[in-house]
Amino acid sequence: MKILLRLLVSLFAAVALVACGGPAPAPPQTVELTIPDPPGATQRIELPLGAEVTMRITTAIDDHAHLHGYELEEYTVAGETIEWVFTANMAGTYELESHTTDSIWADVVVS
Ligand SMILES: [Cu+2]
Repeated sequence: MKILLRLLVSLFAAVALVACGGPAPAPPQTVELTIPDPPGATQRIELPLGAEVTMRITTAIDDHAHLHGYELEEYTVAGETIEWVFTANMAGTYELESHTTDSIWADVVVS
């Protein structure tokens, strides 16, 4: 009986260790995007789930940027850089698009 109890205790300890261990946090990511006029082909941006992301966008024209899903939205001024800082905590593919030209600048893939 005592042996069984000891076995159970060590089993619980092992489960607790696994639960607390988890994968190492994703390293911070910086994404720099320069959008020409006219915008080029849709880019693919891959981000590790959980990463702290700094996204900088510079547009050639006065524009209106929108990152779907994360719902980041901001007007831009030609040649000036906007910066978004967010945590990539939702897995999936999200369009980064212009609400001025309807161009899809990038597919942002979080996984
Ligand atoms: Cu949109």
